[in-house]
Amino acid sequence: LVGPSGNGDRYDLTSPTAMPKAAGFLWNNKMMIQATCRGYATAQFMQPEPAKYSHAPNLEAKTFMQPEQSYYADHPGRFVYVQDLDTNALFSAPYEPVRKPLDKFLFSVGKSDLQWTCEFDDLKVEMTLGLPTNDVAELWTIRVSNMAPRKRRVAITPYFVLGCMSWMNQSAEYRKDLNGIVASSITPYQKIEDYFKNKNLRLKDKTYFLCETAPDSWETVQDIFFGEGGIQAPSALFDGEALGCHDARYETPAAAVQYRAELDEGEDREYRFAFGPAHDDNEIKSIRSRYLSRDNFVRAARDYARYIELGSGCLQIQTPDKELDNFVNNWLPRQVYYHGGVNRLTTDPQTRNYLQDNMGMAYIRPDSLRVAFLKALSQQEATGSMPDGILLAEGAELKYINQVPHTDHCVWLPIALDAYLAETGDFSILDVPVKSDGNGNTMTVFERVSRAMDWLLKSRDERGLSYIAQGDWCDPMNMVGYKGKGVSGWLTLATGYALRLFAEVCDRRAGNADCKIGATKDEDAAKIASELAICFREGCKEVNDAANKHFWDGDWFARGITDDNVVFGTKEDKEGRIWLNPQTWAILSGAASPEQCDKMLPEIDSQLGTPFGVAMFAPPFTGMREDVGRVSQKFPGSAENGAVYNHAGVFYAHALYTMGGRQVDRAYTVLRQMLPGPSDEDYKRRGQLPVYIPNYYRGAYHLYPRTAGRSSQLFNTGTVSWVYRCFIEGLCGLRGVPRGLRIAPQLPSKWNAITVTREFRGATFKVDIRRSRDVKSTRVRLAGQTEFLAEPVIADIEVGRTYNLTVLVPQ
Ligand code: CEZ
Repeated sequence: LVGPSGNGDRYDLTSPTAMPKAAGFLWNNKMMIQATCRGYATAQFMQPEPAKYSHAPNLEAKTFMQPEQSYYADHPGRFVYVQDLDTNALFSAPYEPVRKPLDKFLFSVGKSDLQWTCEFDDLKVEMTLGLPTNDVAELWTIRVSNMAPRKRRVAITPYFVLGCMSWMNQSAEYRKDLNGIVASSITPYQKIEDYFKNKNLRLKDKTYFLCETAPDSWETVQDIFFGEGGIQAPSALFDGEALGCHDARYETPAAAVQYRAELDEGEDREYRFAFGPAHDDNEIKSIRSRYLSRDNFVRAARDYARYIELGSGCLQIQTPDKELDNFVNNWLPRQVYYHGGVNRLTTDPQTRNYLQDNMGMAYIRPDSLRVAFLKALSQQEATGSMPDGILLAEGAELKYINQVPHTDHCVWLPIALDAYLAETGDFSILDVPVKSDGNGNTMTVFERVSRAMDWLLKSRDERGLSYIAQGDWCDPMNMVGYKGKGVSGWLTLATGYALRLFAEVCDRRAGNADCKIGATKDEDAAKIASELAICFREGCKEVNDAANKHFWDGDWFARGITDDNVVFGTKEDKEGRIWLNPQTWAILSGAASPEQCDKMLPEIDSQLGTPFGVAMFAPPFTGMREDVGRVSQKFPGSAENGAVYNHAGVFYAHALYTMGGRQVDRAYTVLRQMLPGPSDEDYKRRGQLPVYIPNYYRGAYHLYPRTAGRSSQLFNTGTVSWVYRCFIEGLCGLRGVPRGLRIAPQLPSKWNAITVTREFRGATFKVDIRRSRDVKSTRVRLAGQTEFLAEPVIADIEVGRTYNLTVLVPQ
């Protein structure tokens, strides 16, 4: 059903019905498209806010990308109807909208293109979608071949959905001068100021569908095209010798063009199209001249492949698990790069998302993490707190969830900083002056992060527990503390972890660490850093103690205490009894003793474990809890209401790797379960190809077993930067330290050997890792040498050098 092709850098699906929502996605810095195996597409572009050029047939509600969206017959899609004119037999590629069972079907997702091959009645249709690197345009190649041993007459009718563009003004025409269909609209507004705002933004209110080869006929009125036959058998395909060639005058527009061809045995026809939004005719003309020819398509595909290659990351692994290798080597860095490169195509990413998505860039293009980190700090508030979202475009505003006060944003600063420093060893970032719009003051990075830590310490109640306001990491946990008293168990512990990490940075700056790298030469600064190290470490101890006093429930940590002083996430609760995040972060903060871990971990296994990953909490809520909030209103087992929420899962895996030793198998299982497959059964249940990790799989494993494991199909998720980090630093154990690269692999117990290529600080490390009876701890040997290194650390790394290492790990 599903299998890799190429080097695992393509994934192929052979049925359009077994996993109907299976999709691939392409993006550049201006647009994104997710296209399903059956031909439906969800595309958006930035102007600067996300906008569409291919719409639903009715008015659409605007929202950010949501999980588990349904497709319906008239959903935006890119289709080709193909008809044998002698028999009138009709089918469509990729599968929608005719839904004729095909003789052969292949949906092939590549890193920089999507391809479909469909065969019916000895006609073959091949469709390829690519994107240019710097424009908003879909570049389509459609080839139709006659595989029958006879000459035949065919009608080939590409139909691209335009849908309802605007309730104020919409129309479409075939434009001979541009050789294509151009639909025009006016973005609806009511406030006069929006008129001027839209005018200034030069909105792309037109949608073009350009043809390289002039069609024989065309139709731009959706109702006329469909007639009484509807989208499944449009009347226009059966009425007469050609499409009707009507212009749409405030009628739902459509882009349908027809070619009639006589094909000899083995003969084919290849057509090229460009589809996308534009401001005016000039823009359309320039898209046409830049792309719409065979040579230009080839060039654009090469450029775009190169752009995607820039995100190929720093790790290649060969393990006993080939599917895992494909994912880690090809798809995981691609998804990390998407997040860090274009910030999910938003102009106001949530601060926690911005920092974590860019954290992943540490392993792809560390400079861009540096830039993002400074950008985030430049929006720090005068109090030391961080805003709910980071504004990326001029005139951008905090929208949707970013208008709801969440209290966790400061936590992610030392976390992203830790990843950056480990990867680059660039401690100079701490001295970079950053002017903040919030207070107009200039302070160094070190001072700003220190102030963020102070803010976390201050934002606690008399018990020493962190206020939650209307949410923490868990967005929809909005009613625990909206009256101003409720506290978060997770945030209390996450504060502990943040302080713990930053105390280490302070120590290093003070010169109190194992080596002097990173120490400041300024004596006063060293003294301050030394004091802060003590203060933050004490703070960490304080929050950990408070968490233990108020949240420890005997076998696990509770999730929080409501405004009315009710502790929740405890044995007393029938729903929302045990939550994953507090356990994970108690490990990270150091609050959980080994004895407590011994109690927590089996409870996580038994209460949260499912074959599809670890649930974020269980049991899910089946009704509103007014002292917890709208998380309890989400459908049980979906999203934050007890799904296998992969972001929470990967925090857990990360924590398990920090525990080391005994926990490696638990950690590996959690990571492996994030990938669909490789059995057909698992693919069908998840419904997703192994080309990205979704934000969740359905939970409610006991309550709703039929839907458990189903993918959300949403590839926007904070999960992936952490997964990459877990593979690099945890499983392969190749984490940077100030002096160089430390080597401490943590292979799952059933593996005997792996090989790894790791790019690090300008050098290449080829590492052969094997189990050996002869060693009691990890030993590292450089190629050509007989002695092991005294310590498993490669120091003084030479840029450009390739290090061949043999690493022996104990049985
Ligand atoms: O959003 C994500 C957020 O982008 O949910 C995570 C949170 O940490 C991320 O920052 C957990 O809550 O109901 C909601 O508002 C949801 O919380 C969604 O916005 C959710 C989306 O599913 C996007 O991934």
